[in-house]
Amino acid sequence: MLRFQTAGESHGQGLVAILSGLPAGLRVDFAYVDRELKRRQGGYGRGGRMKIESDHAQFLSGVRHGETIGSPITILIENRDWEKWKEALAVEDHPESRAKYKPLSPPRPGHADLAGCLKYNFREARYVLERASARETAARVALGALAKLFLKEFGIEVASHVLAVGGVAIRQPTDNVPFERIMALREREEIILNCVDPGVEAKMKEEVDNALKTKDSVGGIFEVVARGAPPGLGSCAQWDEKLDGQLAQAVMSIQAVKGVEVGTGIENAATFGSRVHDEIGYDRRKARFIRKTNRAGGLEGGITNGEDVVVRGYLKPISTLRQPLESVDFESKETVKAAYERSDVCVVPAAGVIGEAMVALILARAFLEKFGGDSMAETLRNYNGYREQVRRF
Ligand code: EPS
Repeated sequence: MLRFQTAGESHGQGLVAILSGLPAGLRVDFAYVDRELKRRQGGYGRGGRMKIESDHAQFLSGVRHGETIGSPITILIENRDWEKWKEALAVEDHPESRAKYKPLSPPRPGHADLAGCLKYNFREARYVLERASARETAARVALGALAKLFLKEFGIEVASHVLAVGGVAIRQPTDNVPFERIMALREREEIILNCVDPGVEAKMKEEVDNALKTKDSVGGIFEVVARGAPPGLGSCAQWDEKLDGQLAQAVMSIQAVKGVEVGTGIENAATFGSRVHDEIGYDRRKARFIRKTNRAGGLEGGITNGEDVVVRGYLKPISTLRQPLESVDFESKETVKAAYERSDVCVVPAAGVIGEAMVALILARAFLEKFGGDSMAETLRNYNGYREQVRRF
């Protein structure tokens, strides 16, 4: 079973990620993993921290001579900013570190600050934000890169693009953007807002500039598309085995995501069945069932149907505002302005990269559940047997 966890605080020594259940014999492209980390750091509207960090995945276990060996994989991503926080967030208790500690209060509306303080019984939010911060997602992206390398061996590719930033969206979010155009975004020198339409992207940039000017923040919508997944991943048998449910949970867990959509699920609710469901056809030459449309986002009944898997994440605007909203002082209970701390203004493209990682990890888990062997060779044999079964159906 593919399982993963992450650890680490935003300004601690580093982030650690553990992935177990990947078969032995997968070649690891280390440069690819670091490129994925770089993609997560990019985009117009990121804060000052991204100028400090240059994320690099150090493999501590599970990979030898460039290949997975079936044992748990541990990755360490060091925080360069730790140099400045060594005292303020020291692991051991001593008076100098206490003096340099940087409390964070009053709590910021929209952040984990208040709920976390009440939960852990902290009088200010420093420790809460340290873990709630989206810095954690660097660890997820490193693991997601491994999941992508695994999926690629079976012809499955995962990519993302940005559909909307604030009020600026590509024509209709229902537009089917060709997968090749989404993949091509990876080749761009600069990410900007990771939108396939340069004209719309320029307007998105203006939207971010407006937020910058008015000391505000802005959210948006990203779309993750996975091409090449075979029909039959996931299950309709139990609620927690449904792949759409698992993907929704995984994407919803990304910091600042407040809504997840599979295919065009949200607008489908406002129209009739005859305009929603993707009619079934058969391509004799390729010996496969096909659809002219993919409003279901490649998932029916919690099972992949062989079309592109399409998952969208809706991001709220980042909750740290340079012109803070009202909050409450913990001691006096008086109304005060919320705290400000260095932050990003727009993170939609980065969230898309994180969305890719989460989708890749969930797809890899479902793939291994169906075809998993302890080695890549065994997994490939299992997969090829199933492919033949589907081809001869
Ligand atoms: C982030 C690192 C953080 C934030 C951001 C994401 O760095 P710092 O707090 O030092 O500026 O920029 O985290 C948040 C948006 C948040 O709400 O905490 C990163 O590496 O992605």
